[in-house]
Amino acid sequence: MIILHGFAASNYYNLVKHVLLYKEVPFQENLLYGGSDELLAISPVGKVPAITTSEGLNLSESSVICDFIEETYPDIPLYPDNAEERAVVRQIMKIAELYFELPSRRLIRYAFSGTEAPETLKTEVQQVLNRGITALANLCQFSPWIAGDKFTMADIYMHYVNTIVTSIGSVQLDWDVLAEIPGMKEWNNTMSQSDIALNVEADRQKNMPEFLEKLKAQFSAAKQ
Ligand SMILES: N[C@@H](CCC(=O)N[C@@H](CS)C(=O)NCC(=O)O)C(=O)O
Repeated sequence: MIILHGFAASNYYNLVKHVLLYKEVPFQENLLYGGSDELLAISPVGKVPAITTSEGLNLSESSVICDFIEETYPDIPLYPDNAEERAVVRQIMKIAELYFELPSRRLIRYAFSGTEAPETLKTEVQQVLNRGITALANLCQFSPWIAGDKFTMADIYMHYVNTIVTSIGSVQLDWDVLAEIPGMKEWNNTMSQSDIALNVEADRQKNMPEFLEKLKAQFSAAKQ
């Protein structure tokens, strides 16, 4: 049985959880927050998500975990058989991470602490997001799924990346980023209505107050 370590307020954690639920892989959740010593023993950089496999191997990095789950539990596939189609799926995931998720994360501490980010930083983030918009507008098919007629890992990955891009865009940049990509908002709404996404979202909301308390403690410790 896989153990999934982390917390439900994390979009990275949730994308791995969605993959496990979609592929009907038995797993247990182990609540751990970033930076804890217990997590450092499992995850080399002390970040979530991490998993412990049924053989006892600890693994971190969400995209690496997604690939491991696919290879170990291939019965309900999330990557196409064809190498080129598979590469296109991974390309969408990589671009989502590098040009949507990571720049948005640079503003996350301002969003959570309710402060304004410096204009220079906002401009830098907007420039990277614009590259992501151009790339994703070119690559995403939405016919009906992101890489074409098959539901793939890229659908799950992009959906959870979008949660952060949407909230950072609206809180810090006054920018509806997803609206810049034709079809993205409609597809994202469809994604959020699946039973799995609704369950993951309910768990996220349940965990949010505790996560915010932890963050507050971190912010006040950093000030001292
Ligand atoms: N590249 C990592 C990023 C994971 C990540 O940033 N996780 C955040 C939570 S959403 C975390 O653990 N932050 C705690 C920290 O930075 O100490 C992945 O894909 O899994």
